Amino acid sequence: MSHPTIESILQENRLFHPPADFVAKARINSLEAYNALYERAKADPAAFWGELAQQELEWFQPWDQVLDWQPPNAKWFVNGKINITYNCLDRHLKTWRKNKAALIWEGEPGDSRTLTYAQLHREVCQFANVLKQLGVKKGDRVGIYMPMIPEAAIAMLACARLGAPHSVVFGGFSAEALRDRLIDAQAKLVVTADGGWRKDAIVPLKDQVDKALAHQAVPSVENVLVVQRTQQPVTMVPGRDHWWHDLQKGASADCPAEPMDSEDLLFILYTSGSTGKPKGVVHTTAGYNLYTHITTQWVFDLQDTDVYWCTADVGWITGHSYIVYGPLSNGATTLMYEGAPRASNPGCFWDVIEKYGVTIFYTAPTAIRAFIKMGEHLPRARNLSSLRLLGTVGEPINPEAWMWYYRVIGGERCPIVDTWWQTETGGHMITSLPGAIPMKPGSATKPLPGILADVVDLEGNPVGLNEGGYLVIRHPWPGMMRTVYGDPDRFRRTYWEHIPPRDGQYFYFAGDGARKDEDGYFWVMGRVDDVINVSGHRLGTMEIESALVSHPAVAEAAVVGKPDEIKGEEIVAFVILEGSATPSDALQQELKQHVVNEIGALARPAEIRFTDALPKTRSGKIMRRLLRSLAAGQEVSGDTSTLEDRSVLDKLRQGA
Ligand code: 6R9
Repeated sequence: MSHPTIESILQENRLFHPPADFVAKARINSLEAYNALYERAKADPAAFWGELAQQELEWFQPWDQVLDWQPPNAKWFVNGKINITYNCLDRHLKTWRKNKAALIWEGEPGDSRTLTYAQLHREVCQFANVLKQLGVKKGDRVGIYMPMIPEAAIAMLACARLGAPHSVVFGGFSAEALRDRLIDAQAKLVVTADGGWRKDAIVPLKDQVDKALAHQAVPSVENVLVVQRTQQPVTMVPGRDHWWHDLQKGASADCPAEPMDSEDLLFILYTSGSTGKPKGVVHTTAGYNLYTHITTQWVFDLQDTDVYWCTADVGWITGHSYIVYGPLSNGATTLMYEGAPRASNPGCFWDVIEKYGVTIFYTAPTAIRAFIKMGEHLPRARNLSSLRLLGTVGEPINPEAWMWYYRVIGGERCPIVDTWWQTETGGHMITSLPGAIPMKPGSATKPLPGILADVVDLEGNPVGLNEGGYLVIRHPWPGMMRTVYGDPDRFRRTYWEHIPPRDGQYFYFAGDGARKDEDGYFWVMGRVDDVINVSGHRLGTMEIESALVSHPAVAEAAVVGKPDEIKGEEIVAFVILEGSATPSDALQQELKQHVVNEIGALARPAEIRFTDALPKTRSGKIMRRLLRSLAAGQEVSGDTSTLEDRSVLDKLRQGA
């Protein structure tokens, strides 16, 4: 454990109580209230979740059984019929919320739009009819590759209304990465835009879609719908490509929500794991609806007057659960911002908070570290007094960044919810409840009611207090992923067999290391598998290695993370060249660009180091631990006895 962030976390023991006036109005307002809820859920999970499902959601048909658990396969709310868009839209139209702002959108160039629940409902119904017209039926997969504009949320909701699972691909992924995901999902249609604004430049999304689909590479795709956002010229393929506005204009706004089975597929979202091939994480309808709904309510202490802003992109799970589904299911006002802090406007986030009176702000530690670097004067120059609650997600937050966030952005009056969860978990798992659980900077604190989290060794034995181990969950929860799309075996292997089940006890293996302290607080230490977390984005080392090896000059590659002040980690690649290739600066640049082309800019290696050998064990496994130390410029410590050829290490050291 040589990561500097982890060390500083280990020394942290300050305790911050939720501010009294926050507690006075909070939904869950004491440690006792939390404990009571937790114990009730633990004693009878089915009764607990069943009661919430009844209370919080509207159903077309009730379920017969809350949970059918045949490890590792869980079915929640068996035989229930429901539609998440009914819960996100239609039911609010029956109340005063009909004319409440559902979605506030701010574009990077400064344009903006607000959609009330009634307006959003109308747009979603119309677009669902557009999809129908183009032959999309219940069960067909739809690819969504969009900038952060309202149409991204509208497209997701329209798919869900018809029961056509969506597969959103983050707009920063390359054409190759998009193609792989569309092929894996066998998408029938793709929704995109001509382009999107990103740091004063246009991301040419439609061009990327054209590249991904070139030469019939994805034969399942029949149609492409294109939103006009940036107005730059694009090529429209006759018969295949259609302008959103042309079809939306004439579409009927009458489109009842399709009654879906609780376990019908809602969406697929690809995420990185420890092999080269991204995993299609599958989420289904009812459990995901309930879990994102209730966690949004609990964790953000949602009130009807809130203006809630999550800065994630809809291309990630955070955008799915906490920009779109969770907030809308609660009838909240959710804000979506297209832009990012940039040289021409480094204070844009604070402008947005001031302009709309944002009350809840949810962002990532990497962004907070970047804000610190840009300077306190930027937020100080704006009125941020509307804020009442702050949140973080994506990676462990270092206590220094936590303190800055608490002091400068929150004015020492806003609790911070540090939310640990994953694409796979669907929603928050370990986090403080802002009115109930005292905060320790750097700790995600305690598991939510219904979440039996623990830290164990590889045999499943709980480790001692403050001892490092593997973060596991001991009981299914409604928001959990159901399978890996098209690969149930990988689902079982990756999540349920790392720690062998015993006596009927199955352990969901999260892939994170953690420890638990004397107060039962969890301290997540980061990934224990071959996943690197760059700016809160998950990247598999194998994916980047495969991209490098696909370049003709590369024979072999090993990729590791290196600590970085802002990004958390950055990518360092050790590369062995083919016999005929010679190392050069130009080749380094070319290889970096090659990775960008294959995966996307988020995977650009910070460093390429040429070498003629890699440290391997006798069984041929690359010893990444050693490479990590080398990349970080640290002395290689620990056991090197399994190293096959010790001279490799010396050579690598000299090369560094
Ligand atoms: C929601 C999301 C999941 C991985 C997860 C862990 C890291 C996320 C964290 C955190 C410490 C937190 N992670 N939140 N680590 N504290 N509050 O980020 O999903 O992209 O699937 O990443 O991110 O390592 O395993 P995803």
